[in-house]
Amino acid sequence: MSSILDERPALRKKVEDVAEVAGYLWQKGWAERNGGNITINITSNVDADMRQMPAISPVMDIGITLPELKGQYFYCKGTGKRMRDLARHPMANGSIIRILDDCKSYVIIADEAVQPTSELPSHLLVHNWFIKKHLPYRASLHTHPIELVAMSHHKPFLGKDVLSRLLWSMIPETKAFCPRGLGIVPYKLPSSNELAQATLEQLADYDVVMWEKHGVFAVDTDIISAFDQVDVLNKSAQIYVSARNMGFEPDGMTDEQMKEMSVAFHLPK
Ligand code: 2HA
Ligand code: ZN
Repeated sequence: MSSILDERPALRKKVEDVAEVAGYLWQKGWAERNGGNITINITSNVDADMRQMPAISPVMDIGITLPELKGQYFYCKGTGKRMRDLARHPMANGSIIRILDDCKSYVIIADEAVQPTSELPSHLLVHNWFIKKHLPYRASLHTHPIELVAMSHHKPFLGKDVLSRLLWSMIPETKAFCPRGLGIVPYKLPSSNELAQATLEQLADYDVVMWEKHGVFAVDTDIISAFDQVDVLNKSAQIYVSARNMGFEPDGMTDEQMKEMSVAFHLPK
């Protein structure tokens, strides 16, 4: 079967990066059943032929108006689809959509009429904000990293920047590779507008946001980088858990060591 990715190596690479990350999410145990979502803005890879491609779905409402997304294109994981399947067959478990000129509806253009993720409105709200704020970010990822979610079940960890500081202090590189730390959103119903709005507010200060007792939402320029930020944070969480399992509270790096890192790597906080 022909694919929109045929003869479009740059677009193919972007979708293959999503498939690569989907495989990691499954292997790490962060993507049970259909858990997690990925959307990437692929508009920079859209050519004239793609703009002419007919819709293969009815016009569908987003539910909100997103003025910055007029004529933008996204690859989205399909609703109910599994990351482990997307890893092998990205175009059968996700699809490419075009946002219509009314900025509140979309159509699917390729390869198959796979309905996008149930979290599409919240993901698109975030993509709309990237463009409005002239941010270079084009990827968003939601996943269920085991140790980080476990830590979110402990109230004392949920104060502002408590977890950021703890996780940064487990390995020096964590702060270098996740310099804005981990934002916190108190528990809210999955897929709700309240969750989307609270996430957007946290993204003003953080690239990775914890959804209490649920998972994380991460953003970056591309999907590999978004994954890497979650991966380094969860690695630090694993080190913390390992130390606790060995029966002691880990010391963590000292404030002085943290400061030295921040200066050496020109980190913001
Ligand atoms: O779409 O993880 O929170 C699957 C989810 C929603
Ligand atoms: Zn989830």
